[in-house]
Amino acid sequence: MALIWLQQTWNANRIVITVATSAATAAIAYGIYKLLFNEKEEEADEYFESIVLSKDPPSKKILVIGLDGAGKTSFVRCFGKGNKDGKAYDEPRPTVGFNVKSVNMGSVLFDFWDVGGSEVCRECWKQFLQSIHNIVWVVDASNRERIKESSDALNNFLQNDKQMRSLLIVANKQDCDGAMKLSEIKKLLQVDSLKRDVQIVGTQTPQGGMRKGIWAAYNKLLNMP
Ligand SMILES: Nc1nc2c(ncn2[C@@H]2O[C@H](COP(=O)(O)OP(=O)(O)OP(=O)(O)O)[C@@H](O)[C@H]2O)c(=O)[nH]1
Ligand SMILES: [Mg+2]
Repeated sequence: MALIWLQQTWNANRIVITVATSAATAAIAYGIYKLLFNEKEEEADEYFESIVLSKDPPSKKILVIGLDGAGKTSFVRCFGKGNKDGKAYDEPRPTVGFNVKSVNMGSVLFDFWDVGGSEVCRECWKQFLQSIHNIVWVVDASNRERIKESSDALNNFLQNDKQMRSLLIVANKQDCDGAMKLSEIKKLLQVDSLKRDVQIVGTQTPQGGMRKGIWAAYNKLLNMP
C-alpha cells in the first residue's frame, strides 16, 4: 500500500517538474526571441518634445477646413511643443469666423488658418486660398451620416483651387467606436481621381485625452509640395 502511494507521489512530482521545466524553457526562449528579433517600436513623439526649435524658420501657410464639429480647432491645438497633460486648453467652442495659429515646429513655422465649418463660414473658405501653401481637410471619421456632406463640401471647394495645392485629409476621431478606416474615408470622399497630391492620415484629438497621428500629420505637412 505504502509502496503504491510512494510511486503515485513520485509520478505526480515528475509531471509537475516536467511542466515547470518546459514552461521555464519556453519563457527563456521567448525572452531571447524578443531581444533578438522583436525590437520595441519607436513611439511617435505626439507632443513634439524632441523637436529642436530654430530661429526664424521659413513659414508654411496651411488652410484647415472641413465640416463643423470635425475637430479642426482641436487638431490645430495639438501642434507645438509640450502640453502633455492637455491642460492648456478648454473644450473648444464652434469657430465663428477663423483662428490663426502660428507655431514654430523646428525647421518650419506653420501658420494654420483654422476656419469655421458652419454653412455660413463655408462661403468664405475660398477667400483664404490666395496666400496658402497646402490644404488640410478634417473629417469626423466616426460620423457616417455626414460623410456625403463632407465629400460634397470638399469637392465643391476644390473647384476653386486652380493651383491644385496638395491636400492632406485628416480622418479624425479614430478613438471613437466604429470610426471609418482610411481606405473607406478616401473612397467615400471621392478623392482618388483628383489630379493633385492627396494624402491621408488618421488622428485622434480628444479634449484632454490621448492624441494620436499628429506626429504623422506633421511629417506629411512638412514634406508636402
Ligand atoms: N472623441 C473625440 N472627440 C473629438 C476629437 N477631436 C475633437 N473632438 C471633439 O469634437 C468637438 C468639435 O471639435 P472642434 O475642434 O471644435 O471642431 P471644429 O471642426 O473646429 O468645429 P467648428 O469650429 O464648429 O467648425 C469638440 O467637442 C471636441 O472636443 C477626437 O479625436 N475624438
Ligand atoms: Mg473650430
